[in-house]
Amino acid sequence: MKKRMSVCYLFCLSMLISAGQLAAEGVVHDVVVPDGKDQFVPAIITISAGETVRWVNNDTHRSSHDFASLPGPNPENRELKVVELKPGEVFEHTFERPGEYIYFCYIHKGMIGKVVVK
Ligand SMILES: [Cu+2]
Repeated sequence: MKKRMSVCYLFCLSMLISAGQLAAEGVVHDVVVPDGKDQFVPAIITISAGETVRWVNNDTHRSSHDFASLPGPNPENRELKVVELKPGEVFEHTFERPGEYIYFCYIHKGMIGKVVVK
């Protein structure tokens, strides 16, 4: 009886772990900073709630791009805090709440992007 319980426990545990891995392997959308350009490409990206945006800095001409999202009606709802993205670095963020998230680079004026979460 004890052995059967532990087999069941292991089975349930393995199911939980594989479910977690499935969630972690969710949809990822890339936004790239091209080499030598102060741009997020694509500038506007539309995703579904629960999906992830991955920013990739391919710009080797700048030291970094530091970006953050604008605060919403409530400043505490700011989705992205300041993120420093050095050349070659990658940053991922999963958006759980629908909405429009405008973000910008502190260093390069006009370097702006938007994530639309449906
Ligand atoms: Cu920048």
